[in-house]
Amino acid sequence: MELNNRIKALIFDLDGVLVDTAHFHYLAWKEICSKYGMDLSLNDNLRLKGVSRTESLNIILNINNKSISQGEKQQILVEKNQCYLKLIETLNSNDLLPGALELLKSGKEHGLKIGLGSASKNATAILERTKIVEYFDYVVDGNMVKNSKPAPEVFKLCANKLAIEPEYCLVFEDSIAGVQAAKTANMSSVGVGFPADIVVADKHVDTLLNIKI
Ligand code: B16
Ligand code: MG
Repeated sequence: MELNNRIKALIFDLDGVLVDTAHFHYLAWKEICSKYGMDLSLNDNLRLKGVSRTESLNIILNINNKSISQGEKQQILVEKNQCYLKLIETLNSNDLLPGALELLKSGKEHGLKIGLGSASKNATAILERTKIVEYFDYVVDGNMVKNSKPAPEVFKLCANKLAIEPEYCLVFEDSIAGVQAAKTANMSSVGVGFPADIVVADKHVDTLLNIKI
């Protein structure tokens, strides 16, 4: 894939685009589900991609027809994160997805601004652990926005901080919620590793390998 030469900024999603952590989110939720007598199929897990931890729990409760108190929700959210953090304890640069490092380097060499737009509250720690934090001109994570994807806030804030108009930003996303967020923010998008039957982004790639700037 070749980049349109109007593009001035690349904004990356984190989980499932740059780093292979999407699977660990799933495993952590599965553990929580089995503890609390709930189910989460691989198919339903697609709905959790890119959405915040709290919203993910709401979706799981909905799927399982369960309603619990705010206190119990908070408890589960803490437990899910503990479980996730345990699973990613040994995360390192080997967990970067194919082509991620090369594209970050190439973006920098070509003078493009590089931003992160992630729903994860653990994003900065993950960037540090995988040793890519230095490539980013600005990082927006789940601690900085009120409305998570599919709301456009995360990408709008990032573009604003990078001082690049949305129409010159290209978003790389692995989730439907994220692609919707990019569209609503008036940015073009590349869907990374989407199932073959889902066509939502402007362009699709299987991995970040072989993207020419
Ligand atoms: P945390 P992304 C998202 O990250 C994940 O795709 C999503 O599954 C997760 O629920 C969300 O981060 C919150 O993550 O629990 O670490 O705050 O894909 O937007 O980079
Ligand atoms: Mg993602």
